[in-house]
Formats: sequence, C-alpha cells, structure tokens
Amino acid sequence: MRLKADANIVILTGAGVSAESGIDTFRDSGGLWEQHRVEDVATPEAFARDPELVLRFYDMRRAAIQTCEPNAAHHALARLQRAWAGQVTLVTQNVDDLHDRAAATAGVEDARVIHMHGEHLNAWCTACDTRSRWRATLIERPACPACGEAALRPDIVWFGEIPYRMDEIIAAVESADLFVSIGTSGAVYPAAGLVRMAGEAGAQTLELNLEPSQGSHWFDEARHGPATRLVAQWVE
Ligand code: BV8
Repeated sequence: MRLKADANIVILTGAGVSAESGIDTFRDSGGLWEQHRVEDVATPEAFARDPELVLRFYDMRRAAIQTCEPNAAHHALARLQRAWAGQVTLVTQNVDDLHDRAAATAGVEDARVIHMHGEHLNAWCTACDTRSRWRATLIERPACPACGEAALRPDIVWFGEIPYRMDEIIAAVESADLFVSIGTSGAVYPAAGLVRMAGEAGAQTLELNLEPSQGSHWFDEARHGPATRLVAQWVE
C-alpha cells in the first residue's frame, strides 16, 4: 500500500482492539449479560423497562475498564497520531478510555479520538442534557452534579439511538487517503458501512482483525491476527 507522507488516515476501532487489555468483546462474552442478549440490554426500551438491570450492566463494565490498561495496539496508534504528518482521525466504537489514556501517555495533545458510541466514564443527565465525568456507579440514581435532578444515565449510544459526531466522521472518511478498520466484526451500523463510503470516495482500505469480519470483502487488503501484533507492525 503506497501512501504520501502527509496522507489523511481514518482509523475505526472496535472491541477487538481492547480485547488483549482484558475487556470482553461482544462476541467473546457470547453477547450475554445475566441471560440477556447485549442488544436487548443496550437499548432505551430496556432502560425504560428495567433501569436497574441496565444500570447494573453498565456499572459492572465501568468498574471493569478502570482495572484495565491500554495495550500495544493502543500505544502504537497513539504514536502514529503523534508522529504522522497528515491528519489521523481515530474513530472508536468502544466506550472504554484506553485510546485516550494511550494518547495522553504519548503526549498527543489534540488526540482526535471520536467516541461514536459514547463513553463509559461519562454520565448523561436527561433533565438538563449535560454530561459529567463519572467513575462511580449509577444504580443508586445519584443527583446530576449540574442540576441536582436524579436523572443520570450512562452516556452510551444504545441500539436505535443516533451515534455521536456522525458529520465529523463522514467528513473525515470522505477526505481520507487511507481507511483502516481494527478489531471490529462489522456487525453494527452505521460504523460497519464506513469502509464502503471510504472506498467510494477513493481511499485505500485495510482491515486488521483477528479473523475476517462481516465486511472483509469490502477491503482492498485484510490482515488477520491479534491487534497488538498487527497494529504495531502496521504502524512501524
Ligand atoms: C442507528 C454501545 C440510526 C453499547 C453499541 C434493526 C433494528 C434496529 C436497529 C437496526 C436494525 N438493523 C440495523 C440497525 C441499526 C443498528 C444496528 O446496526 N444493529 C445491528 C445489531 C444489526 N444500529 C444502531 O442502532 C445504531 N444507531 O442506526 O441510528 C441512525 C444512524 C445514522 C444516522 C442517523 C440515524 C447505534 C449502534 C450503537 C449501539 N451501541 N455500543 C455498549 O457498548 O454497551 S454497539 C456495540 O456493539 C459496540 O459499541 C460495537 O459497535 C458493537 C460490537 O461491535 P465490535 O466492536 O465490532 O465488537 P464485536 O465483539 O462484534 O467484534 C469484535 C471483533 O474483534 C471480532 O471481529 C473479533 O474477531 C475481533 N477480535 C477479538 N479479539 C481480537 C480481535 N481483533 C484483533 N485482536 C484481538 N485480540
């Protein structure tokens, strides 16, 4: 794959980039939570129907990610963000903060990490529509730090909700010279459709994943193996 030195690169990551940090992917955990499919827990309807179940699910995952560390793939991408002459836009489907922590370690000031599905460490107040950094639990329905209402929910984009910053993502994809997808099964839209948008806009496309994803055939090139090895090799 030939690239000009100041090429614009868009990187899309999924749960597979955090797997070797000990964070379950949706597939590996069998997509189950207390005998519920994740798709059935990660929805506004589930939250309306059984808020305690949903809050328990996110409290558990928020606690778990705080015991995990960025891995060699996160660090390699942060090094790329710091050293590359062109624009590197890192779009993640992941709600963990491992890319952000790796970027901070690498001294990347304006790390453009776009969390299109939200962030575990944010709480969103549905009364005043503000977001607060939140490391604790939400099961006790705590008061919003901004307005005092007990109306905090996880700041996560659930199935059926609109992903964050789609305009920015689409603009970056349409002006990319290279689109790289890392550690995602290509199961969830609109994230899974970005590779086709990139290809149609003239970008080269590369998939780095443990195994062929559902969209592998849309990529110019696909390499399979663990992200910690593949990403470090690709960045170097
Ligand atoms: C939207 C937050 C409209 C939750 C997530 C029918 C009914 C209703 C909706 C739909 C429908 N059909 C399609 C839809 C749209 C729906 C959708 O796509 N559903 C799917 C199930 C068919 N999408 C939505 O609802 C989205 N919103 O469409 O709004 C709209 C859109 C645009 C503009 C205007 C309006 C919202 C989707 C967001 C849902 N929220 N996350 C939470 O995290 O708790 S999605 C969630 O699942 C993740 O964020 C992630 O995106 C997805 C799982 O995907 P992956 O990250 O790929 O993880 P997965 O486990 O699947 O795969 C891991 C991969 O890694 C594997 O390939 C594995 O091989 C690999 N791997 C494993 N280990 C390693 C590795 N690779 C490398 N190294 C390793 N070590």
